Amino acid sequence: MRLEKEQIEQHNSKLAAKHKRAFDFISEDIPQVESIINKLQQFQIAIPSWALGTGGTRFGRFSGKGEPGNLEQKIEDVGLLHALNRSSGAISLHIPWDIPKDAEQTKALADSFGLQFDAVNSNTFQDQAEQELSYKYGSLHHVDPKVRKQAVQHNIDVINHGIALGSKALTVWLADGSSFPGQLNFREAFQNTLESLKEIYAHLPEDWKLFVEYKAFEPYFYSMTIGDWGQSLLLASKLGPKAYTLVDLGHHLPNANIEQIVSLLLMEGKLGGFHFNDSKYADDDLTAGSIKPYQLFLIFNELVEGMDARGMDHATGLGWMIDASHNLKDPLVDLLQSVEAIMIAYAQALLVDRNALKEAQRNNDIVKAQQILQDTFRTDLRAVVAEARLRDGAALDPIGLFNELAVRDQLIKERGNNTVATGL
Ligand code: LRH
Ligand code: MN
Ligand code: MN
Repeated sequence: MRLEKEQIEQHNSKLAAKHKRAFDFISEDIPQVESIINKLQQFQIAIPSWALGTGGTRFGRFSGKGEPGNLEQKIEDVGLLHALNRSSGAISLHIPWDIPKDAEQTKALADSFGLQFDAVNSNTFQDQAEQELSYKYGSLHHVDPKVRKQAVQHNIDVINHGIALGSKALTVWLADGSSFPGQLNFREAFQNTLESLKEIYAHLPEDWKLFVEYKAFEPYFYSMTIGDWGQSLLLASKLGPKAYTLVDLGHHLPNANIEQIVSLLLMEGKLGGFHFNDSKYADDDLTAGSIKPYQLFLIFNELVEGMDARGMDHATGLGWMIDASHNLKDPLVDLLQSVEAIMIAYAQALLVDRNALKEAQRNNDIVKAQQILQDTFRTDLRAVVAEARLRDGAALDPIGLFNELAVRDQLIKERGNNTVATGL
């Protein structure tokens, strides 16, 4: 299914007057509104290929309908999202969940929707049908060099798939860890991981990045070999200039100060990118901004401050990706909500009065500093984000149009009721 330009225009014309009122009202107080809109238009967030179906939990899966049954249909789904919001112009593939059969054709299909391929992800946390050795006790950190070799080779294969598609980064997330004290020699596990990553790093093309993702716990509950940003940064620093830390918002211990982590990684030039999602407890993979929107804003506040300090381009300087899973909501609607929340947080961060904040910090004026951030966070910029969409030919109300056009019903007609998408 593809959306027609006229369908979007018709939808927008119905909402035009209401939108104009809201936009005029808010933009009167924002002298830099044009520059904010411009930045929003450039900002694209990659959609994970593994989050287009209804994942479920280990306690059950309540199957969605009309889900994509192959990579082509997943690309089509992301194409729909991008047509609706013009901010989802990339897809991040998880391999082997999503292996392109013919890279040229896959690229051409993505291109026809205006989509690019963001980081490719390797998977050494599950055993694959044709593989010889098991990852039950880990992959890149494994005590057996043969298992490490197999896992390294898988990552090299993933890089090669990525090259064929025009990706520019590999994300490595390892489930490697231990569940009981004594199970692992931490030092050896770390060193094995480093040596394995070095081999993978050696296969990266010149203009590629390696993102090292960390996670505090799960699937193992005593230690994770890359359990926090310290371990990730240590690895990335030892590997070299193409290696960076990837921050998945759900991968921290409760109440971790993620915005501070982000600020310091950026300062060191070692922040590679994001997996956006939200959580109340741990790696809940909920809609971005649905539980802790203030935290999302504070993270973007550090991002804008830090990227500007380093003269980085906001849109291309880091990898912006969603990593979510959907159990209750329609995955496409949930992803639209995530993108909107990210755009709002970014827009608000662009609105922060940096000079006033600096001044307040210099004067130890805590009340003022807090007020500057809170006032900005409480400013409703939804109409500004909608204006950026409007100018890009996207829908003023993406979820509204998704419902008006009964997109899911259409997809069910095309794909059927009994569909299972690969992924989370
Ligand atoms: C691990 C993770 C990682 C995986 C994805 C499926 O929790 O965040 O990014 O690749 O989920
Ligand atoms: Mn992740
Ligand atoms: Mn995760």
